[in-house]
Amino acid sequence: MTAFTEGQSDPTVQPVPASVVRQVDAADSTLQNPQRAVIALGSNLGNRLETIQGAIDALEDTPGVRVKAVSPVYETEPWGVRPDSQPSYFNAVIVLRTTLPPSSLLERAHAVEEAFHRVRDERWGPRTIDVDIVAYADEVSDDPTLTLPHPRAHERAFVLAPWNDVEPEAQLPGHGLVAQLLDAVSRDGVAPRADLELQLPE
Ligand code: A4P
Ligand code: MG
Repeated sequence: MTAFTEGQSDPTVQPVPASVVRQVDAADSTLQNPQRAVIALGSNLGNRLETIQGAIDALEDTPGVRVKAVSPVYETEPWGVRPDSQPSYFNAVIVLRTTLPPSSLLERAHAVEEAFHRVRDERWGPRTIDVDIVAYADEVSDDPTLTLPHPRAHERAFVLAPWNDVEPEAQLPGHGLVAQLLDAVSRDGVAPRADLELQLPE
């Protein structure tokens, strides 16, 4: 095989712009090296525990996704709306290893929400399930379709507390140690439900 050094080009190969290579990667949906991702799950309609467990199992059933840790369950007052205007949430966090690129993981998160009949008719409206990507490796992006890390994770005890339970040394990219972020926010209305348990899929 002929070796081509930098500066030379193989006349039989058409150059491919870098942007096309990235698009093909995303569509093709696998990376060589698994990456770590942190997902926050929230539910305040229907059987909240069963739905969160169903979402965890559906994520595990995704080719290229392995659920490595499942947090305890917290019962939390709705954030961002009048507390008495919606039922309380159950919230939990899971840690994944995945060969899916971020865009494919988001697609899968949306598919899981749809499978559990998530209806989107108002922002911060009640929902059977919300699947948010809290962090993906060390990626930082302000793309509104997928903002990384999740733009409100650092100020939410209902994300930081369960995450800290399963990964006490974790860092939120761009914000620092999860444990320190948790110390800086109010835990009012965020109560552990030690009587309930989510299962790590086998
Ligand atoms: N999007 C951008 N970045 C991300 C990301 N990192 N992960 C986009 C997931 N999605 C991301 O989300 C709106 C759009 O955000 C999507 O199209 C996606 O491409 P959505 O799930 O359709 O709507 P939403 O969840 O109502 O809006 P938003 O602003 O994402 O809400 P949050 O911040 O997720 O908050 N209170 C308690 N106690 N517990 C909760 O879990 N959750 C919310 C929702 C409000 N109050 C809560 C809780
Ligand atoms: Mg969401």
